Amino acid sequence: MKSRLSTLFTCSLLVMLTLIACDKQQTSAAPAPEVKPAAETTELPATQPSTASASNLPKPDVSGERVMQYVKEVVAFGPRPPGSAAHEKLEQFILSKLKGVEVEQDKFTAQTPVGKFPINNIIAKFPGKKSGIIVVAGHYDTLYSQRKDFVGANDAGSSTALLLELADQLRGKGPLDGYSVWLLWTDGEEAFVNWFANNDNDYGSRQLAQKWQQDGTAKTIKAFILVDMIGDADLDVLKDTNSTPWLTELVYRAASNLGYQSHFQKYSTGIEDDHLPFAKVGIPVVDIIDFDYGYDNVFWHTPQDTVDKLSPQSLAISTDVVLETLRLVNQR
Ligand code: 1BN
Ligand code: ZN
Repeated sequence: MKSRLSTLFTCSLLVMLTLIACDKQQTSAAPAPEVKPAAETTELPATQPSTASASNLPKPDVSGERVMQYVKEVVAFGPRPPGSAAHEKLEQFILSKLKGVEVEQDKFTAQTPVGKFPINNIIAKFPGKKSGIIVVAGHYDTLYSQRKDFVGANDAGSSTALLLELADQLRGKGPLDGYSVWLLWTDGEEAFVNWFANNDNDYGSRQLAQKWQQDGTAKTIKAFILVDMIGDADLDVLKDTNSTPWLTELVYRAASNLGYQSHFQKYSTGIEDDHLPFAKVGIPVVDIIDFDYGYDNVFWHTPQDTVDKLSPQSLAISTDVVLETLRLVNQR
């Protein structure tokens, strides 16, 4: 009897401790500000990872070291705000990596709160056999700052580098079996004075979304996948409520297929970024962004945004998830 009672007591204690532990885990996993439960989306069944695919899309097993090397080369130009010599050098660097690829440059002059600036969206086009386009985008300009020591390794060296790696992966394969893939280096994403006032943001993407709406391109775009700040060594991608739910689910399924789901947050929050102008013209969009860069995002837009805060693993995970998402959009 005595031992029965003590077994019962031990079991109850164990159940209580487990419940406390679960509760703790959930509490610490939730980001503090403006967090609400994920938008209701249907659970997606698991799919076979991409090794089962016979398509000529690149396999999601890129070298993070190679992407990191690109980040270092980009950062070596120094601060890269629109209108700067370093920005021009980076444009030439990107173009030099796109030899033999169809490239469009969407150049215009933006009126900003601090005057006129040249803006140049760069688009590399990889044709596919299926009619329709998937755009993978990321900005390459850095914060308009007078500081000479702001080099923007994560923001936006990481997105610039990820796209350069994708160009290497897609080049020279002949037409892709699925949709065409367009790589888009957006310009003028950063504010000149204040992101939240006077439309002082997303200069390049606002102009291009308008253009694509007017010339009919917008209707042919099946998915617009944006990457931003995806090199953080402590990779923690947020679930954005401004993104299109089915495409967000596809990104999460891609991460899960590759075993990277722990880097993709369960809880969602709204983010304003280069994807919004494209969403406004009816294109399905998703923003893959880690907006928790250092404790409480302390490295964001500071001189501490340097390559030592990034990791080849995070760059590889982000690039692979994009490649797997391309495959899933093609299967849809
Ligand atoms: C992301 C990186 N953004 C700018 N650099 C967009 C953004 C602006 C995200 C303000 C949140 C707040
Ligand atoms: Zn920024």
